[in-house]
Amino acid sequence: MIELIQFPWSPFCIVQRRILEFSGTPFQLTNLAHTGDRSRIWQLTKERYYAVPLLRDGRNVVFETGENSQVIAKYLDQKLALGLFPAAIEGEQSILWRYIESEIEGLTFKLNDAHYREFVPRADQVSYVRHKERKFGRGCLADWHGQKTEMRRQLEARLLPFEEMLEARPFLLGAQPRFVDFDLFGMLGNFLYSGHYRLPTRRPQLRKWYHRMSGLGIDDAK
Ligand SMILES: N[C@@H](CCC(=O)N[C@@H](CS)C(=O)NCC(=O)O)C(=O)O
Repeated sequence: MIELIQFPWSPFCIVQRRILEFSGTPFQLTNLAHTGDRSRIWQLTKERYYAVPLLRDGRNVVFETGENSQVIAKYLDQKLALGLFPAAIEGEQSILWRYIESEIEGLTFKLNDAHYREFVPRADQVSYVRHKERKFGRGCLADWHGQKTEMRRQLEARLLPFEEMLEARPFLLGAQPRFVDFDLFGMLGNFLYSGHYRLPTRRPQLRKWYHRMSGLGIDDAK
């Protein structure tokens, strides 16, 4: 059976989890017990990778090879025949997923991390804070908490192009859900994870789309 190794709040993990749920294939979800302990991933990848998500499918161990690769999603798409990456829209998708994973994710993860004490186990919080501060500077988590109102305003503005796309069609690129729908869903799932936020009321199409994406199965998408 396919195994997805994850943290439940991680945006990139939510993307793959929703794709697996959408596909209807049985899969096993494994949460890493400690945010700082990547030894299982390090071992499974023969010391080549330590991040999540990681996918294990029998002897195949699948992980991202670069900032903008979509190795896991493309593996699942091929194996499970999901139609998420049609060649005819690869160009549009590859531009969109860069925007989603930088402009959107760059705000959503900070907004969620501002509440890290509520979802990171207490014993793990020191390594979580250290990991964030090594990358973003001392006091970053408290800063993000203080910047919440401004970041939510920016997020609403950066979501406008998606609202406009969804005014014209049920999914971002047409009548069927494609990879970018799952990608945006993952970033927004991370934003909503702490329970402190709602999607902006001024993005009504996006709110309806998010609700639809939450329970979508492959048979609904045909
Ligand atoms: N582009 C990668 C990014 C994965 C990523 O950044 N994962 C984070 C968790 S959300 C991680 O494990 N980072 C390394 C670390 O925390 O040490 C993907 O799509 O999978």
